[in-house]
Amino acid sequence: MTRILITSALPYINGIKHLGNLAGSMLPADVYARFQRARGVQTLYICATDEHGTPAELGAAAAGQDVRAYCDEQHQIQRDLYDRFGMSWDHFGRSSSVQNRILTQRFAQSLWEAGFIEARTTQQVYSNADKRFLPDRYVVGTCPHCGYDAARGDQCDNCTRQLDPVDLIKPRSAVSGSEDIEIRDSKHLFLRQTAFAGKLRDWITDKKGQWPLLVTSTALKWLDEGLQDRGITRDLEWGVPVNAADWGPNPAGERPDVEGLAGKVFYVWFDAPIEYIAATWEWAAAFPGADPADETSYERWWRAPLASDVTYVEFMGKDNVPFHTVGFPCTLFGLNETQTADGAWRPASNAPWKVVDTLKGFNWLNYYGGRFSTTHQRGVFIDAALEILPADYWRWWIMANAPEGSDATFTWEQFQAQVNADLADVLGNFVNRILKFTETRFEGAVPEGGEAGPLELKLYADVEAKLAELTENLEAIEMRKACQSLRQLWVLGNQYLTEAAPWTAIKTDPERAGTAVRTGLNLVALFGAVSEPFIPFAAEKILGAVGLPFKDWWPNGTGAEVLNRLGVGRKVAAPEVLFKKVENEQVAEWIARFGGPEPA
Ligand code: B3M
Ligand code: ZN
Repeated sequence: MTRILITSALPYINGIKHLGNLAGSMLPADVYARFQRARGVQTLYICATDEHGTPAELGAAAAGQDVRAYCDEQHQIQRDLYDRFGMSWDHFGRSSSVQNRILTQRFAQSLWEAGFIEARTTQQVYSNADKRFLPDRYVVGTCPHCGYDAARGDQCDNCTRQLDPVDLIKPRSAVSGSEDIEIRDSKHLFLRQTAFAGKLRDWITDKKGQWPLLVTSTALKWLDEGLQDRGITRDLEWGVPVNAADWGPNPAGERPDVEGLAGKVFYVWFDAPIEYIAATWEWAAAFPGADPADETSYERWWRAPLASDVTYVEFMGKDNVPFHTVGFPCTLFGLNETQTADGAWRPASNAPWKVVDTLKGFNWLNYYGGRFSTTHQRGVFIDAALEILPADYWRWWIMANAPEGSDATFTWEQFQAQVNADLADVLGNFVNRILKFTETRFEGAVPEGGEAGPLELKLYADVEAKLAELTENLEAIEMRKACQSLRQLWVLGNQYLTEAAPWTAIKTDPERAGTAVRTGLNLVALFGAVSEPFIPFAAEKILGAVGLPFKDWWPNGTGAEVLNRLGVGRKVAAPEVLFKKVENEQVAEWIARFGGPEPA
């Protein structure tokens, strides 16, 4: 039996995320984790806030807060929202944790000692007024291409061209506005990604056909363009300190220039993926009585041979693919293997770190054809979404329209039409209809009825086939297709009930009506179970209505078996309305509030 380790890209600490952020990472990961748990597979779903780097510093500065205090507060705000959204992770950690500091420093030391990190002198912008180096986006000035006067050192927001701080006309510090800046030498560490070019290509080529095309083609495109060694340190205060004092000599016999590296921190993209491992350690350490020094429990998920039965699945949006197919694997390859003088690779230890087995990447979810934007507050953000509708509406719509093969677009009109049809008319109505009828005509208990007739036998066969399809789509992490199968399963229930028509049969053939009601109630139980990964809050109510505990179960028997689970006489009760319809007035109000189609 395999165990499944799941991670979703770590949301940046600054600011509340929008629906587009959820669509490509946390939400599908959550659906997949719930599905695996329901099948009884030992599952660990790990996520965390990504707290280092310029975004955190800028966010804190804008909020007028100390960075640590800002991160504490923002982590809590995000955590509360994700809880309300139904995220079922086993641990939601923080990349600023002690565990991440320890692992990041230890990894860098090993990479240095194996010869995969080297020090180089680079030119950086230094602000005399602020007495600090300025990261690219802290330098602002006039764009040499379009003349926009607030272009950032990394990119012009007006013409979107990539820039270098030295390109800017009249460059100044974004911190103080001072123009008293100069270029200074600064020592930095580089991860020798170029050493892994061949290895990466073989590895990715091997994944073709297994991983989404989007993922393998993005990775191969990067490799084709030529890998660069990557700077993995920054002149910032906030982050994991480099701490090179403990490092031994590298293969060339060099010791790190401890002085030249003093006061630097690791680049956020170096430590963030390591947080996947560190957050697992945080999870292990959170058990009462667990000794934080006991690494075994997290290493069981991350290190061969302890984790030889673990399948590791990563979820992310397409912009994060390069860092997970090139950057992070280089870190892990460098820890796992050494390259001998003749170019051959050999294992560096007998307990290598796990590298991703399945990488599920997503395209963008757009808002009326344009991008959701945090900077411009365009689209729907999680706090506002939950304020206007329960999480299940969003969860269902986003997964049913998951941007898998291509980008997808959110519009209020399409959202309204789809949730009303699928959730209110098909699922909600079915559950309500059969339970109300059971209450009024069968004293709120599962009737005995008679033998299954042709209608039931056909239903058993149809349900069995559809269930197999749903399970297959979830195994393949095809969320859109899985939603289609699930919707069709709900439709089968409705069709059955319409044909079996217990409300008519009861007048002439009460036993026949009893069979139909018994079967209908079993369909309710089945729908509760298989809908749980997508709409967990409604699923809990549905299962509660037929007296089943909200617990993990995934049907894997024959149609006849899965539709004869409920014992005769079991008490049932109609739940409160499961899904209220979204009304036209609401749509008009939300378009006015969040913005709709761009005026032509
Ligand atoms: N925080 C980028 C993002 O949220 C980044 C992901 C890190 S995953 C290790 O898009
Ligand atoms: Zn420009």
